[in-house]
Amino acid sequence: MTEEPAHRVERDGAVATVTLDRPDALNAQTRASRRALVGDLRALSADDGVRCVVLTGAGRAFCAGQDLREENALENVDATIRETYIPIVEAIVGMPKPVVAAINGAAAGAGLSIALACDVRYMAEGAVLMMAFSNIALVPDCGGSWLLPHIVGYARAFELAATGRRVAADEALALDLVQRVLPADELLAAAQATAGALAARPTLALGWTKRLMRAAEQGSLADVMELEAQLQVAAVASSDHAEGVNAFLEKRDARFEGR
Ligand code: T3D
Repeated sequence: MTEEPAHRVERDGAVATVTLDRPDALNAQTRASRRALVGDLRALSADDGVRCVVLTGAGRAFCAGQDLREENALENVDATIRETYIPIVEAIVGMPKPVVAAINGAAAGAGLSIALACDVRYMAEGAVLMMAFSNIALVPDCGGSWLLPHIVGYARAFELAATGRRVAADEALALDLVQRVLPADELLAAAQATAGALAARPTLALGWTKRLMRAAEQGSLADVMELEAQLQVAAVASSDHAEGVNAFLEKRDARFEGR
């Protein structure tokens, strides 16, 4: 049986938009859909022509997490998590370019974890965020138990995880879970405009900045300053650095090419 496509990837210049596309299941993910997603995220990561990625959902949800109707979903959960959930988060966090989440509707369970792994989050007015795991007596996965407290702090993260309640857009904004809330019909265009602006920035430097700030969430000041020194050597040698300095001295806008 041919597997129905579970997401699509569209390119507009240097911006790639990945749309989770199982709207009848609120874009809930199966093992097969996660594998395919990991493959495409890795391909986008390696594609120098792509300088920013937007992640969104088709229909009325962003992603409802694990497809609770998937047959045999409970078999080999350990392998499933290691082989399909963790690699999604690793692909997003490790992507050497920004990833912008356009949260068009409910982001629940692993769907919320995936959104939290992104670098920028915009949310539609009617969307909800939900640490749904405890509602079905599970623990957070897909990185949710690390990502959420790093964004909102332990006490708020625990409350959201323990209650599994719905967080509406105004609260999500107040908690810094998202950076902007927009009318639903403006969300994707706004996310893609931001992605376009980010794609025109010096991509190598942004990728290294992402790496540094992720390292800073775990490492000491001394460790991070050491990594800064290493990455600055590479940044100084980039064509974009030369272009940035020339543009400054010539009093014009820089034209960064991502190299
Ligand atoms: O098993 C493992 O591998 C372990 C790993 C787990 C990772 C996880 O992600 S666990 C968390 C799984 N996700 C959830 O528990 C979320 C369940 N869904 C909801 O809480 C709500 O549906 C939403 C908050 C996402 C949206 O609420 P609402 O009111 O807008 O929609 P609804 O009426 O609840 O759902 C609409 C339909 O989508 C409904 O089907 P129906 O009745 O129209 O035929 C519902 O069953 C279906 N649906 C929603 N979420 C899922 C789903 N079907 C399958 N899997 C889902 N996750």
